[in-house]
Amino acid sequence: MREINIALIGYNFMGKAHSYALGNVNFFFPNKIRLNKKVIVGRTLNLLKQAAEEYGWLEYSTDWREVILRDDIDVVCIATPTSSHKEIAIEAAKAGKHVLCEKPLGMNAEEARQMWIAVKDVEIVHMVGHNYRRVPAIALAKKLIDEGKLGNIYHFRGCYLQDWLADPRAPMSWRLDKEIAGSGAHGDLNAHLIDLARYLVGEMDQVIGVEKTFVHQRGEGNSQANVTVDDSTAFLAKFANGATGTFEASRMASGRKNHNSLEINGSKGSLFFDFEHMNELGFWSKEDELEVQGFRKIIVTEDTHPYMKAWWPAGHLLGYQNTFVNQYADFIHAIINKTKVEPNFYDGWMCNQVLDSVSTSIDTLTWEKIRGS
Ligand code: 4PW
Repeated sequence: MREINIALIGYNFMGKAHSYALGNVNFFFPNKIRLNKKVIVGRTLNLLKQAAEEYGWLEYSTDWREVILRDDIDVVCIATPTSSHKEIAIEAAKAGKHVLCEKPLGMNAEEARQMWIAVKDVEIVHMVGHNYRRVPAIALAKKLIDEGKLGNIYHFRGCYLQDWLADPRAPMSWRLDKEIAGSGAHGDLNAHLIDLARYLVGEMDQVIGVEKTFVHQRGEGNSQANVTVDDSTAFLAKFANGATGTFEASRMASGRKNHNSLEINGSKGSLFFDFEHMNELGFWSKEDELEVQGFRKIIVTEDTHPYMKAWWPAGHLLGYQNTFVNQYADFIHAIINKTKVEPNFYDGWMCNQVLDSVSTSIDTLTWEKIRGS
């Protein structure tokens, strides 16, 4: 049986999600390949050892460079803070390893461009971890749009809201440090919305934004530090196909936990999705008889729905962790069949371009054109 050996860099929240998915993907998507969770890599030895044990990794190491160069490693998964993505991904590509990198791909568009250049002519599969594309309801939305069920698209309305920073006493974290995260809610949450908007509606042409940092210092005593990123960023967009878009990301939206939601309105229909009800897709169709017109709630668990044949009988719901399983199913499928997968590093670069253009528009107070490839 062919074996694929994986190295995972990072063991925190995302490291746990990736470990879960790597351990379960072959159970639901069998492919006659043995996936080995070979080495997990991190910096803090005691926490790393614990993660290796709890998440079922065969080995652990504190040296990612050495691990990437090992002949027995085929795939490198990057689940570290954003500032280290570029270096690790480029080294992995040079060593000929397949790479799956968390989002946002780069700290900025220039970094992401360099990452795309590093992979584009190498025979590896590269992917960015925008796991929300792998929610079956989102994949169904894409199918309905592609089939023309919405007609011409007029509006994209994306809202990604969390509240873990709403309390001014919430502790400092790397996610609040521009040198490590690149930006705040913008790169963390708007990056997902931008990826979904590109996937479902198309490229954006121009953007203009507004951002706000409400709490400028976090932590107490010696651990007090300045917050150097946005707590919230909103922007307007004009899409190349004529649609308009509104985007809002905040980590200070009291009561909202992981409200990653979108609505798309077209000439023939509309779609609505909220991750907190991730097994459902709202669909309104002009083609329904007037008497019974209204938003219908599709429970996206039929085996005819994207990804669902691999899971449970209808009505048996999926959760957050399963989006990572679906993501790895697509990634591994591309490796085995030597095909491409999206979103790849090109898409990651385009996403970083939009993020950067919004930030520039906030400085210039004018609409910014998105630079093309
Ligand atoms: O990618 C996002 C993260 O950075 C996630 O989807 C949710 O928000 C969970 O953590 C943050």
